Amino acid sequence: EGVGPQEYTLIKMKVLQAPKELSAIKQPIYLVAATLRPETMYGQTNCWLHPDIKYIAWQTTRNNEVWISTRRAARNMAYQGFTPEEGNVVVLAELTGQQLFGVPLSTPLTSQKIIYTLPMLSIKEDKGTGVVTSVPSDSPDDYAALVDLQKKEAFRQKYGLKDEMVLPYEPIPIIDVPTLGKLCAVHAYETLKIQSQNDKDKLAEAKELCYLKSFYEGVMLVGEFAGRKIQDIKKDLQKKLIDAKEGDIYYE
Ligand code: A2H
Repeated sequence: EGVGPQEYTLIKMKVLQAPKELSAIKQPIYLVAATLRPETMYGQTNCWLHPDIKYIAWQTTRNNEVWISTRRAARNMAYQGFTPEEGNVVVLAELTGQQLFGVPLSTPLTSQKIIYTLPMLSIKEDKGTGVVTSVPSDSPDDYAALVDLQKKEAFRQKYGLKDEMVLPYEPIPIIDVPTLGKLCAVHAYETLKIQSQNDKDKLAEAKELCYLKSFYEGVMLVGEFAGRKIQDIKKDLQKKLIDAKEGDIYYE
């Protein structure tokens, strides 16, 4: 979108129980989500994948871990020191988002011990890793997609999701944004009367509203930076995740 490269924080979401397609892999497996908002990781409630996008499991240089992302992202990462041989991705498995739905994960900072991979239809193949971590308190797209799954039993059934993977999860208040409140995405969704994750124009408007105001005026409510402004702690939070080997940095 802009001129220079975009910097993403990678969030490592550990696969707690691998689907059968990955059963031959003995190393630890992570879904790697690309985010612009590392400070919101306290509010993660699930992981999003696109049902029809193909993902690969590939060998990294990080503690012998296997990561899951789109092939495109893995190729880019092969030029950023993430693979044993520069430019070469060793693919251990290939599977669709659909084949990964309902996989239990553990992910940094959030109060939820286990979260699940669920479908989001607006995920783009050509951005980030194709894996998105869901923060429905602060991302209108995430909130809209979660409400869609919670409201529509047929939608859950279509993808073989159990109710307990979806229904218990609610937005978690993590950032206070003046005039938008402690759940800014919910506020924007309701104010703009958004109906579903397909409400593209309204969601773009909601995203604009939350994103800028949260960055410039938002204050952390939880964690070690509670009481501090987002713009002052964003980098520290990113560093904390990387130092703990729970995150990384990826450019594209
Ligand atoms: B963000 P940009 Cl709380 N397809 O992370 C669709 N969306 C994607 C994606 C893909 N392939 N890869 C990443 N994203 C999402 C958190 C968040 C994000 C919050 C609020 C706003 C927000 C939790 N989801 O993004 O086009 C990811 O969601 C608002 C823009 O590169 C990532 O950050 O600017 C963001 O979009 C990257 O979008």
